[in-house]
Amino acid sequence: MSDENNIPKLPNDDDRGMGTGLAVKPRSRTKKPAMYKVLMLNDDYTPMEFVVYVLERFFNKPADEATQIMLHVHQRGVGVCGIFTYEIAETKVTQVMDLARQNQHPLQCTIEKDGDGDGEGDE
Ligand code: TYC
Repeated sequence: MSDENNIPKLPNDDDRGMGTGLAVKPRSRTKKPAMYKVLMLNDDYTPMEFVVYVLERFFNKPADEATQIMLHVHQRGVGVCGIFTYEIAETKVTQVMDLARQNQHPLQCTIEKDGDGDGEGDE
């Protein structure tokens, strides 16, 4: 007899739970917050030194990095000042635009959604 123990064998009885082709990503219980890029836009009038000052003061950039970011924006039209949660990004934009307005510079900053950090590609 081939079925010695009298228990009928189901197809694939030997690999239950395997080889189904399903890839299941374990859920993370703690979700990382959505993150937002603060972008700075170029214009023809804001002095370069003012932009460098803003990057140092509000984005805590060292002088050399602030200068690099400013030149990048000057040459390419837009650049990233930093990446923050929404509330902090909003606050930075308000601070920059307020100071620019007080000094009668047309400098503009905007917010753009970054990934939310869960790797599920909603950028
Ligand atoms: N383009 C400006 C100038 O030539 C400098 C500048 C750089 C302005 C970056 C804005 O976000 C900016 N004076």
